[in-house]
Amino acid sequence: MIYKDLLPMNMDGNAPTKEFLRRVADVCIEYVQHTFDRNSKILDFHQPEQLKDVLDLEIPHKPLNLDQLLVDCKDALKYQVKTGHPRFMNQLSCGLEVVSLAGEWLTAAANTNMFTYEIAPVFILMENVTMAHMRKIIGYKYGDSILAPGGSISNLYAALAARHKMFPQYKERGLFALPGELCLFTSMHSHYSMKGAAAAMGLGTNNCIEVPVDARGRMIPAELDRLIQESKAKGKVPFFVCATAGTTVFGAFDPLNEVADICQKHKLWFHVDAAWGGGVLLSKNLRHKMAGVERSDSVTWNPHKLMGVLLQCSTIHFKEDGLLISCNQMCADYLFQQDKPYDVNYDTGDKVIQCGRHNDIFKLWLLWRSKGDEGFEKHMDYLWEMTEYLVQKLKSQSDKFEMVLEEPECTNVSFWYIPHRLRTMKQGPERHKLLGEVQPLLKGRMMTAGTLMIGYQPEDEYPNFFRNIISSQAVNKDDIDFMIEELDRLGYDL
Ligand code: HLD
Repeated sequence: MIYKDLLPMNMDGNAPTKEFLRRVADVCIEYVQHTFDRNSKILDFHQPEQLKDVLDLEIPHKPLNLDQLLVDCKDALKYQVKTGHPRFMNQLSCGLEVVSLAGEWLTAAANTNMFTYEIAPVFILMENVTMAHMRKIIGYKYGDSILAPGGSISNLYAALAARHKMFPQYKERGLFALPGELCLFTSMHSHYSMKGAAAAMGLGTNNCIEVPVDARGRMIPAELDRLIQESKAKGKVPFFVCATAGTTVFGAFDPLNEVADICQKHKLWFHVDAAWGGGVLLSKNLRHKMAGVERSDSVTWNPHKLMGVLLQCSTIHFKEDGLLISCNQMCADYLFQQDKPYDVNYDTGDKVIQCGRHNDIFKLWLLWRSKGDEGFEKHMDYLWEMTEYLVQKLKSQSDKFEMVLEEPECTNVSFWYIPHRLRTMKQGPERHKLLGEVQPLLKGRMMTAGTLMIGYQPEDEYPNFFRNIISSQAVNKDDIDFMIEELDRLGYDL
């Protein structure tokens, strides 16, 4: 059997089509089961050259038969890193929510583009309702939102809208509409996408001004105020401030109310990058971390992180309605005709600088339906409970682990593993330097063993340390106990 035996080339192909799709689904289901099986490895690591040798990746001239394609499907997953494995703590997006996966499968079957109501009526309405729900949770009364491909693009949309609001002529006249060099402000620990936005928007990375942070990685409001005044004195034109709710490494939450006061004072756009931390808004116990978010002009919030929605799912919300469309609309006649037989406000495609938009709403909507607001609140509280358990465990073994931050604010937990030979060495720069060398070696051993994955990086004056992320409902206390023992098993003699 080959592709021609399937629908639509074979209109009698119902049976083989069903059989083929079922067998692919079986491969996927088996993968899902392995993902949650703690006896199975997270990965079977190969160097790129080795992996090229074991995989058949060539594009053939002649059709391959369907049995071979099923083997290809199996092979594709055989060497894939199981990002939903309970011991995969490597990224801000961990886990595999089964309902969301079902949503992604349905999305693929529907295979539509999210630019017009004409071809995605149900999904556009879902996006409408779900985004309004998120804006309400943020604390916006009205406003507008859109799903974008990732937090970086969401942040870019915020900055574009802010510039448009301040200089509406920019759209037609470009740089000539500006009275001087625009600059934006974001903390030193914020996501690198703000710098990317400054570069992409023609501001230049020098005009992405980084505000110092305190010992916990939170923006220092007085420094923000000082830098704004300093840039004005230099003749620059500040227009945008980004506060981060959940920094990538430390998980710090900038003080939103204080930043809001400064934005109000200087009449600047106030954006909150809550790509990572936004999930705290779903919990009564945690949302105080983002107190003041309702005062913002825009919020980035990625459901594919703390909320566990499948990759990718990123949202950007605006307090003011109408800005997105006014900023980005190009009125392509062949797509966004104004005389369509329905309310063309539902044609969302012209609100963005992309043309096509992937359907990222269904897997979010379905997951939210399955849990309800109540389920998501429990989901967040559980992640924090597991994090607290990990922090206590690490602190109780202070001979083997040294915390980088004593009291993490989010589910990022940063620490150094201390191998045996360094346990008795006295504190100081030499010991820190050696610790910084040990962590990548331990990461290499983790990947070879395939039993655990945790990310590492340096930050500020701190040499390489592990950043453990708990962002999956699959993680339980036994996994945390295992992690601690496994780090010691793999790293003891380093
Ligand atoms: O920018 C980042 C985005 C993601 C993610 O979408 O999961 C950084 C990270 O993850 C990360 O894990 O540091």
